[in-house]
Amino acid sequence: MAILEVLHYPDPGLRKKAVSVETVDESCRILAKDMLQTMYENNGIGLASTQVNVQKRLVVIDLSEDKNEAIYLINPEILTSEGTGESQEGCLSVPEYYDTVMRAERITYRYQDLEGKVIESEADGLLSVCIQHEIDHLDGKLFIDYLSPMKRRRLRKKLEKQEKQEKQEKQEKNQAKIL
Ligand code: GNR
Ligand code: NI
Repeated sequence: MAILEVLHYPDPGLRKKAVSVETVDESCRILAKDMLQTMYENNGIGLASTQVNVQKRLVVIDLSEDKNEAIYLINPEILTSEGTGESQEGCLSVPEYYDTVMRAERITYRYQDLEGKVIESEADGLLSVCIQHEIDHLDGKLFIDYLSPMKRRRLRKKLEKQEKQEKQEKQEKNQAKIL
């Protein structure tokens, strides 16, 4: 198993649209397990393949306290949605930022499991929110896209500044090693 690198906004990789998984095979299962481990390592409740720079329609979710109720969603799609409600969200690709967005309250959805079996189910509450958030990732969309342009711009500037600082610190550390 491996911990994968999670892309951070505004990395252009987060805007790519993932393509359907044609056959659920061993390589798909390995990627799913690596994604799960990466999600646990980062204390997330969900992760979409787009976030680890793989453009396949694959999502992992685990809402349990004990990190032992993993759900694997291959080619997930929302069939119906009902109601709207506020949801307080964060994202591993937008570190240390939380905000309120509107989501459908209840959904029915379809996906394939790790054996390729097609499953239809329904969700509300956090699971519903999480599935919507992850499918958005597969389509190149982030929860901050639902915020006002002003809020998003301010956030982008802040994150770009942070990223620049981190890069510089890394460089200085490497320089110190060379000297
Ligand atoms: O860890 C996560 N928490 C979360 C909280 C509210 C709504 C959605 C999420 S998903 C997020 C992990 C993540 O970035 N998945 O793409
Ligand atoms: Ni996210």
